[in-house]
Amino acid sequence: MKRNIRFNLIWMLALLVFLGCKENKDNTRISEASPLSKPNIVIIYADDLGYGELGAYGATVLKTPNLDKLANGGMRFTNGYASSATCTPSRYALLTGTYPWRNKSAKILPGTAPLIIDTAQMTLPKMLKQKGYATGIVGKWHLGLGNGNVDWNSRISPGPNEVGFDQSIILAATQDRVPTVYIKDGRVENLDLNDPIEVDYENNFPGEPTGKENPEMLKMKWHHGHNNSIVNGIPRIGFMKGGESAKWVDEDMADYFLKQAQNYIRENRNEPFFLYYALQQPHVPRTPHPRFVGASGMGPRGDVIVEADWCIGEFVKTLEAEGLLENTLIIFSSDNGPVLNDGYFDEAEEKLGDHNPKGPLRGGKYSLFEAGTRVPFFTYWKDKILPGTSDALVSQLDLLSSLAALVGSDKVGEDSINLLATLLGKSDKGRDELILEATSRTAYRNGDWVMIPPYEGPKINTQVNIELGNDKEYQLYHLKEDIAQQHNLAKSNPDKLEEMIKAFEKIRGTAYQKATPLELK
Ligand code: NG6
Ligand code: CA
Repeated sequence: MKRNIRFNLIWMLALLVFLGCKENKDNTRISEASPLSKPNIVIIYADDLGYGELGAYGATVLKTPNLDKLANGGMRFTNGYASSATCTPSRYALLTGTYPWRNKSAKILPGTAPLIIDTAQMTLPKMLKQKGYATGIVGKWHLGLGNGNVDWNSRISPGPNEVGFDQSIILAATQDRVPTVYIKDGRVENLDLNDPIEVDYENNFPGEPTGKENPEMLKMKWHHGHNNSIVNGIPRIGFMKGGESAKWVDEDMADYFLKQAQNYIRENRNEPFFLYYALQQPHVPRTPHPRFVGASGMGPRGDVIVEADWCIGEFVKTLEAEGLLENTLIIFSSDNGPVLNDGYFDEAEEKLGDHNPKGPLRGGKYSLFEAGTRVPFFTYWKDKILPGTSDALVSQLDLLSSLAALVGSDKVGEDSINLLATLLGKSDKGRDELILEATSRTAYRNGDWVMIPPYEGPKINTQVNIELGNDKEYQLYHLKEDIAQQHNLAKSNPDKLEEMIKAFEKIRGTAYQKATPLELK
């Protein structure tokens, strides 16, 4: 009798597995019954990489063979978006599946800002962890740490480990902001407690040199902002004292994070893992390792893109060597569009030559025009995703709900749409509509149309030399016919404009008109 029950149970289990697999074929759902069917998931996220920066997206002068191999061997999206034209809000959207304008703290953060993700909130790593994944982040964080008033010399919490990551090795904010140290699972690496770290974004510490007062100490000169504490000859945003032994060497950062990412996949190779590999390139300060100096002929900005491309090549080699490539879904994108001069004299403009970081788009980082948020976006899964190009409208917001569907979780993000079939190249259906954000101002895309409401403020940020999208008039563009946003159709197509405003306000409300654009300082 007992044997019979066990026998029946085994058959029932087998049937469940079979049904699960069948669903897999029809619906691109992977069965939950077998942990082996859960692919590893890696999100590689560049910082300030533009739409036209990769060979696979039309770049010809700058060479990115490793990224091109993935982009051309997977599903390459031509209408893939970051939620925002700056880093913190885009990262917030990526991890929470929630529009960042719903959270008033989701703006470019100083290194001392508290964590802006509520620890009770659903996140991508939390969802995957609940489904049995090991979860890790390596690289740039920039979502705040602690509850305000962080003591950098003891465990820093809450942070990535409190919102779903089992392991974290991060830089707190940006490469140009203090504290310039790596933080591993909440503790500053290589810290000597006899030389404690202090950080302040308002006042300098008495006697400490600054970029403003000590230009003789600088190996990289500041153009705007970036004239506070000096670390490694580079003036930064914010003041920092102490922590000498813990300070990173900028030129080694790419190698450091690569090694951490490689170690992570080696250590977790026997269970399904999620790795969020957040590159620091090509954000300022651009500090290629000496191996890459001169590699692009475009100065440091091009060189660090070549360096990032090399890192991804090495990373993929490691996946291959560990026998993991076939079972790993790789998603690549960037947190916002490109900028040349973002505050340092590093010849990004002077040496650009014929390279066009924004491709055919208008604007750039900080902009409501397309180049602010439309970025390289591709998925790669060896033998599972067939090579192709998709024009479907997809946002990084959608990764939470889509990956939940992949691993059989019912978790969804507030603004995240399950586009799994599209991301895996099995459907060409994208979202219908999307709110775009740039430094607190929002615009609305629907189908091939985009509408930018009137905003106060300068048309161009002259420091970074980027058109921001501000105008006293409504702007309406048909992107399929006018990808460069040269023909404002607001006046000639009032019906469409009206329809777009209505649909936009239905999601956004009307408070957007009061959004004060952020000052870069
Ligand atoms: C700006 C910085 C810029 C960069 C940006 C954040 C100045 C003048 N400019 O305020 O250099 O750090 O913030 O970039 O300080 S992001 O990609 O992380 O959003
Ligand atoms: Ca960025």
